[in-house]
Amino acid sequence: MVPAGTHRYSLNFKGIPYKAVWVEYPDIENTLKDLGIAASATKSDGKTPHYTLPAIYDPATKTGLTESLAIAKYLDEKYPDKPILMPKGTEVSGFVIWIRILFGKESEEWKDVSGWHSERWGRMIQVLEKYE
Ligand SMILES: N[C@@H](CCC(=O)N[C@@H](CS)C(=O)NCC(=O)O)C(=O)O
Repeated sequence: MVPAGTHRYSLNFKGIPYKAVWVEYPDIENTLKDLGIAASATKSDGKTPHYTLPAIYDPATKTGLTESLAIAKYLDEKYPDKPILMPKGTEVSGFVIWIRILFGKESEEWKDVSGWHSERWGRMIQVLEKYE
């Protein structure tokens, strides 16, 4: 299992062995192309392929993919005997984690979101921090 970039959270949580590879921005496109991983979107011109991290390549199934949510769904589907990342109906937890990563723990945005549902989301993310 080779996740390019620093997105190790899901794999640590599931307990799936992997090799992490640090990829600099200018190398993202070629690294993903070498692994046969398609672009996740197009750039603002609507035509040029946009390659993004995180990405994983699973040698067991020869599958490579990008997009955080797609990766989490793939891992749950292929490795259902490991802890499930996104129990049905809980996709919003991924969104909550992204808010904390994007804006930072000290940000007003995170303080707002972690207080949702009587601080339930903030407590859930705290419990999961040990897997980061
Ligand atoms: N929708 C993507 C967004 C990922 C994303 O924006 N990744 C950034 C790094 S954090 C990236 O790879 N940017 C490459 C670029 O803009 O050229 C996901 O959820 O995985």
